[in-house]
Amino acid sequence: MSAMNFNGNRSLARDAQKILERADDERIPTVWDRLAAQEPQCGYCAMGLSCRNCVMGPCRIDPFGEGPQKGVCGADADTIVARNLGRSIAAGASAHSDHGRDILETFEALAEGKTIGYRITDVEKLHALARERGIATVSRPPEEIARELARAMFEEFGTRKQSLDFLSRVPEKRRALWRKIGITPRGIDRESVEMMHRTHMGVDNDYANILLHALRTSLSDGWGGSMIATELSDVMFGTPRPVVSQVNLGTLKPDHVNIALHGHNPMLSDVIVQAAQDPELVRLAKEKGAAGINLVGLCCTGNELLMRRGIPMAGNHLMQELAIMTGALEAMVVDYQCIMPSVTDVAKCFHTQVISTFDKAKFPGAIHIPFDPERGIEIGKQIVRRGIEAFPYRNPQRVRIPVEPVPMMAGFSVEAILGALGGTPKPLVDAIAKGTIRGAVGIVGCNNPKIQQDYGHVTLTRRLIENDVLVLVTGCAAIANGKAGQMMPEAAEMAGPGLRSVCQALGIPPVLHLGSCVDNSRILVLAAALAGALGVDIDQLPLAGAAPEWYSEKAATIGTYVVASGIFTVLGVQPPIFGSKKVVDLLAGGLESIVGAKFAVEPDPEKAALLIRRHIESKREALGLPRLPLESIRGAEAPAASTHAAD
Ligand code: BF8
Ligand code: SF4
Repeated sequence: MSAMNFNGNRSLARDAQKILERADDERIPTVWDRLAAQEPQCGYCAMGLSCRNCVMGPCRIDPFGEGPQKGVCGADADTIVARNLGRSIAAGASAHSDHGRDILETFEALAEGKTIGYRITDVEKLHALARERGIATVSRPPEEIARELARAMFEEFGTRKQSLDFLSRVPEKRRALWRKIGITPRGIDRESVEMMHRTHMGVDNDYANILLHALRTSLSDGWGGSMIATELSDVMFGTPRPVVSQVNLGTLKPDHVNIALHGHNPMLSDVIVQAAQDPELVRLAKEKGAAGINLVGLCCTGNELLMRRGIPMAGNHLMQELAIMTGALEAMVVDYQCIMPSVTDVAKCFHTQVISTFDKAKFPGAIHIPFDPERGIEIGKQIVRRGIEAFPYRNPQRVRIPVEPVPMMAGFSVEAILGALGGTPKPLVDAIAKGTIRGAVGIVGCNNPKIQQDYGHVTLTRRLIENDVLVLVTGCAAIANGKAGQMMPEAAEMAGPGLRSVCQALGIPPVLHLGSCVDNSRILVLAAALAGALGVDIDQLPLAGAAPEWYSEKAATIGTYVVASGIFTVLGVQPPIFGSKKVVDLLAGGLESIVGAKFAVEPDPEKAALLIRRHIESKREALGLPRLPLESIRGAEAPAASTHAAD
């Protein structure tokens, strides 16, 4: 396997290692086995050189120059690679933005008084969002404001406009740059639809023109669909504030009915949390012999519940099959995105019920209980009841909960971060200016079985905090760091002296949990706030992004909007673009002179940390801030052994 640092272990985390022993003993296939069965994976596809955009094809370009260099239509490697990447970015943007639209529809239904189990929790944020759009707030009931806000936000998706409303948050210099190069996002759906149009046979054949539109498409997600999802989730379910909970498979309780909430959208899972407190259901669980009902999260639905409700987190992307294999899970409730179709296969080996909840995401082998915001709480109760009724079918001999849970702090919304700083970004700006904190890095994205699970996230994070770089995490990267014990205030001990002193003064961890993957929009907002405080553009700041273990099209989109917003980004898994030198040169080189930032690909997190630290110091120098000599940032760091804190 071409994997990074496996050392015989598919995961860095103890809980996964233990359950994988069971999988091997009982011959229950997992994602790792299926990856092995797929190898060698198709080299044309891995390089982005295959095209099936029409039925004159499928076509492929020979990377060695011996076979065909053109598809049947005449498209060359550059066009094909750029088109494929563009379509992936449109798919990722569509996933996040459709999630945003679903939240918006529920928000509108709430404003119209049609829902049960939802309320406007953060009225202050509702007012702030309304004011941003010039919607009057004085002496108006929240529902009336919400209706008008919902209408304004629906306009963002498809109607004819020149730019998205949230662009008012972008520094003027960056907005001017986007205007100049023609990538101002106009409508959330529009940019993705236009990408599908451009990549149809015989439309846009200029690789650079396609890639510029890919930037625009990604911006329609970051500053559009994802930002709507984040902000409205805050209004409805509460803006996150720091909270301590627990993480890993040890959050499952041997004597409780365990229900895992998996996917991305908090709309249903939030009412399930309410339903699980229903005295009648708690009584039913006890009648069935359980001590109570225990909810745990997985993936980004888990992040949403962790940061707002303190619900413990069972694990990240590669833990979904393994959670079922504890034998202690009565139900896995799924909404959408990142849910492996294999979960229903694994569930067949145990008593676990997989319950799908969105009509747009059905799973053969699952029970389908469709979500309806107008009956939210009632459906939540129905689902919890299903889980309780499965409890008597659990085989106690088969239960294996392999570890104790680890504490983890979550809930650092931008509001919470600014709150901790006393209401303004100035203390953070000052700490960066002085060099106490060298800079900040967003580490985001998935697990991918091509990399030892969590190794990329945990190692890169550790190296950065050791060197006084503040780390902001979301998605599965956050969960990896939680499992490794890097997300409690005590973890400040692991940080360099400058970052440690700041964290200890504020009582915060050196690695801040900003939420789920749509909440990468919070990182954009924070970056814009820092740029505003310094009066510069985002690309001038000592910031970077990284997706060490990314797998999904959504992650490709996130990386792209982060770069288009002016932040250097390092990918740990090679994207399928290496079939075109021109595409690689543009994304990892030329883009810097266009948007002030570019991509790098570096699978080794030790080396990625060096790349990022050098980048941060060079940005510091350009701003006239004290910097470390670049020569001092060599590959001299200790080997990875010290980072393996997961067990
Ligand atoms: O949206 S980090 S594996 S769960 S895609 Fe998926 Fe990746 Fe996890 Fe969250 Ni994001
Ligand atoms: Fe082949 Fe061109 Fe059709 Fe792609 S669009 S499948 S390269 S003919």
